Amino acid sequence: MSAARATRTRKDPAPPKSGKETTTTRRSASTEAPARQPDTGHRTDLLESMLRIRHFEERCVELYSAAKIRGFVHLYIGEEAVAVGVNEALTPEDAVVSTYREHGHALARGITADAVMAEMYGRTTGCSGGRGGSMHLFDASRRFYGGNAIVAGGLPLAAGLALADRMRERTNVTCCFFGDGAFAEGEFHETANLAALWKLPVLLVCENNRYAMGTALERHEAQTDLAMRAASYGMVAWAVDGMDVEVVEQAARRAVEGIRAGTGPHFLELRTYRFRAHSMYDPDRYRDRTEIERWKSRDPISLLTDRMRDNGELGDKDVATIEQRITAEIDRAVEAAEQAPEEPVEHLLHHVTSSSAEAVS
Ligand SMILES: Cc1ncc(C[n+]2csc(CCOP(=O)(O)OP(=O)(O)O)c2C)c(N)n1
Ligand SMILES: [Mg+2]
Repeated sequence: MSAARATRTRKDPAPPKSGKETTTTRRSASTEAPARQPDTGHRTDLLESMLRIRHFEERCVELYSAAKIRGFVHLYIGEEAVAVGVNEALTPEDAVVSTYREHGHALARGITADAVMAEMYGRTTGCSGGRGGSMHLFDASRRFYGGNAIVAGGLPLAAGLALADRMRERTNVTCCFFGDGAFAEGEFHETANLAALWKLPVLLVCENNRYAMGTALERHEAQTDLAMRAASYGMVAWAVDGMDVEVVEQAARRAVEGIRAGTGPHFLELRTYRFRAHSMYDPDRYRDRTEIERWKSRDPISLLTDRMRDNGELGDKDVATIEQRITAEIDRAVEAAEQAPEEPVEHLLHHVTSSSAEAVS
């Protein structure tokens, strides 16, 4: 990386301009795969998946304001291309470890809007039985291992899952999402070191949205080229335009292919942006409005929609049809969550220890 590049990264938080990867560090050419030519059907699926996340969360905002959903809620709006693009590279046997900003990861993984919405409501029909809420979505049947409120806390779990898969001679990959804020935590560095040393099959996906709560990356990190820092551990790492779902998918496919080929962990720095505040409680006074507008001009949903329109792959009616379908799906999820029961108080000690459930019931 040149000094000029470092200076630009520090001073200019502008979104990537091209729809291409912004490669900073690629240590191995052997992971290169031929570019995939997505068809219209595939692009439509990507669009639908991103729209589902966007509409789901916009509904959550309304429900939160109506005090139907309570507690901490961290929205993913603006970052949808990351969850959707990366998920395309994974199989159902692969594992996913996420953060507290995980509604998008869960929905992209195929956990139903019903199960996620019921969890937001704290109902027994939720994917964590109503005990987790927004920050602790979980579904072991889909190998979706949280939802984790601790910054960088998922990273050692991901290394452990990957090690377990390898010891069982499974060829699965464990994908771990985390934010730029994780670089300030020892757990990131401990995990990166061991994963590289033991060549663990882990895909490390850093969602670099430039802020950790109200603190901009350049205010807490001396070196802001995160891909370069990850590469220093001896793993393949590069930066990617996180606003373009197709670019994300291609990068993730290439990384997963390298991991399955046995070349050890891969790191993707996905340059993205959250359009909303850190959480529902955050007044968001630390970001310049023009900065937010600049990133919104590369909204991942508009980016894909415009591309498909330009290619003649999508008409206004098509978008309306998809949106109607998603709205109906979310309406049903809200309705079901409203009707679903809360856990009875007699179950208070269930799942607390392995024997308490029998002892209490
Ligand atoms: C170990 C730990 N320290 C502090 C916090 C408080 N905290 C919650 S979110 C957050 C910011 C994390 O930012 P980042 O990793 O960039 O993720 P983003 O919220 O941007 O998706 C902090 C510091 C925490 N949850 N865990
Ligand atoms: Mg961040």
